[in-house]
Amino acid sequence: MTAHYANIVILTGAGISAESGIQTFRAEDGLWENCRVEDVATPEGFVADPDFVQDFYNQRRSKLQEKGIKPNAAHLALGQLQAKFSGSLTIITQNIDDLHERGGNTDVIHMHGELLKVRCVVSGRVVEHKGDIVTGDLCSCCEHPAQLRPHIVWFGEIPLEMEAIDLAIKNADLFVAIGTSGNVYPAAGFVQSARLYGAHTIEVNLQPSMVENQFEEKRYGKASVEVPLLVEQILQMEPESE
Ligand code: BJW
Repeated sequence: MTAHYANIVILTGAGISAESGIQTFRAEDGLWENCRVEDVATPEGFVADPDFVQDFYNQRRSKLQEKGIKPNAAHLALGQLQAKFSGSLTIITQNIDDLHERGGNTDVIHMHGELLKVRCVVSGRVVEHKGDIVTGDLCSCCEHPAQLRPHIVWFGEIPLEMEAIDLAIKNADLFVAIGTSGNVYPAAGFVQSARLYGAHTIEVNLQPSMVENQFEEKRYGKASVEVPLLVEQILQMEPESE
């Protein structure tokens, strides 16, 4: 990394929130260890057993709001980057937690949805919601009250804000992926697009991801250590620091 950047895109995954106490998906002690992904993260799973799926997200919603769950040094560093960077910064997260916002970032793109929001299965209207939802909790947004579901993008559903994501990646001169295993598309394909459009690409992870060969630069270690270092280097390249 040697240049001054004007348009930075940062993609984050579960690894950035791991040190805040939020479980990742594919680790040995990850969320998918104790339940089948088909049962809790597909529309078919929700139709087959809505109570089970609501309970899975109710537990995670409640955990996210526990006192001990706080943004870690990686989230805080990205908050500082947004505050100090003179160019354009787009944070795209696959995470459904709100730790980027609590770390100081605004306008975060939550491509896989948000845990503290629910939506009407009929109208698609999204509202903030911090408590549990159960079968029978209806949205009153129109004449046909309908069931509320977690505002989450499950497998087979289209991720959110794809147009904004495509545009940001086209314009990026630096693309950084932090704490994502590269198993899930379209997010895992963003690095390839960013490179095609000419961005420098950096992977930050505990270990090489499934798409590590697509990255020009790799930094392996804890997000709480590597992200503050990276942010410091980016800010040192700013014209006023030169
Ligand atoms: C640390 C760390 C520390 C730990 N410091 N690092 C065949 C081929 C290609 C694609 C497909 C296919 N068949 C089906 C598809 C598409 C499908 C897909 O990708 N399937 C694959 C499994 C093959 N994708 C979809 O269905 C998506 N929709 C779609 O494609 O629509 C079509 C379309 C797209 C675009 C335009 C138009 C149409 C939807 C995907 C929805 C994903 N949903 C989930 C669950 C919901 C959210 C929730 O319940 O929380 O989202 S799945 C789950 O995986 C979750 C995550 O956001 C996502 C990614 O996981 P992530 O973040 O990478 O976590 P982990 O656990 O895998 O990795 C953590 C990493 O952190 C590890 O690498 C650790 O090393 C690291 N780490 N501690 C740094 N301290």
